[in-house]
Amino acid sequence: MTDTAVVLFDEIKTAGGRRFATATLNAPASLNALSVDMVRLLTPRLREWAADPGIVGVLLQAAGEKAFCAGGDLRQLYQTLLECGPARNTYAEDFFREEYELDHLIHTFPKPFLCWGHGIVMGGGVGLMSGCSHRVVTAESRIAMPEIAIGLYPDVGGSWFLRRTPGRTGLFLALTAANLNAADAIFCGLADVLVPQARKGAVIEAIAAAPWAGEAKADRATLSRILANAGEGAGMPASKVREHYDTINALMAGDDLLDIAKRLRALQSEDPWLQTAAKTFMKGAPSSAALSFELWQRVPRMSLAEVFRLEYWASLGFCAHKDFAEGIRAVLIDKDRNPKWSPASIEEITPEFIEDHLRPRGEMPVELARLT
Ligand code: QUE
Repeated sequence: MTDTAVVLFDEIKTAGGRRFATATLNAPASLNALSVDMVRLLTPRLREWAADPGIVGVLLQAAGEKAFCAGGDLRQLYQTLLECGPARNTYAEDFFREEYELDHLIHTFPKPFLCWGHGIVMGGGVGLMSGCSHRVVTAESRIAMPEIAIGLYPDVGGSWFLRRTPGRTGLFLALTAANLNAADAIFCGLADVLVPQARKGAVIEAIAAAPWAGEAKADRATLSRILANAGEGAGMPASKVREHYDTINALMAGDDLLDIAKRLRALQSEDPWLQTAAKTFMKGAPSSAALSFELWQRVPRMSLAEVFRLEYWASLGFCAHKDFAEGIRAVLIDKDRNPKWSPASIEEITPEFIEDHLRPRGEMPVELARLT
């Protein structure tokens, strides 16, 4: 194993002779953006670890101090969007299928699964973190589902986990790309515990010293105790989501996206965090807002596996329409931050346009069809 590999694998030898596995995202120059290569290393290794009785749990972490994972690797995808246009895009099919398979595997992993979510955690990074059984955030964690800025919608299970946040905060996060700190993430149920980054070494030492039973329920409790100890006395920052909880719910109320849009456009607030949220919504892709809202309304009657299958069609739908490529261009390629959305306003969106984003485009891949 060389240190140029995009995921590094290792093991922590524990006192009782069992092992705690570690996987390290290793592309710090791209903020550990999740690539197909990373997914193809992670998924088979996680399956081996799930089946290996000597492995008691997994730590997923990332190289560098800046980011756990800033999202999906969109530069690779962008070239294929230009080449394919509305035609079939096999790169995108593979990318989304394999990413959602990995996310689902983490959600259903049979052993304690610790995510060290230090620094930037956005989009695909939240997809990796959200399904972990133990989610650590640090004082430097900055978490968001920012897809409305690039003409996508919060995928990677976002339709599912944003639906499970308090009140209508998840809809607010999808429509505004609002930035969350550790306290916000814990309030929203997207993280479990704040541990100072400086105590990471102590956590790993505690994992090495702990009496792992090789039994998931007991071992989950052991890991929870380790993290609670490590987090003890750490100062919790103020939570903007908590402070503005009633305002957020009032803004997001009702069953009509046009009403929500009117309230966000009319928002008067002294708080720069709320101002930025409203402004990001207004500059964001109308197609993204419409699909986020449609999924918000559909997901309560769906399982996680069903959500990943619907997101698969939705993401391929975005690949076949114009806004996704235009958003990547404006934010990551040309960086003019001036995307031309089509349609240009929420008022112009039709039910047929929404339906065309959600319809099947070919056969559901067996890997997603068999998820339960
Ligand atoms: C909104 C997004 C993303 C973003 C920026 C946004 C996103 C994403 C990336 C990203 C970051 C670093 C990389 C990379 C992509 O940026 O989803 O390839 O190296 O993945 O404003 O949704």
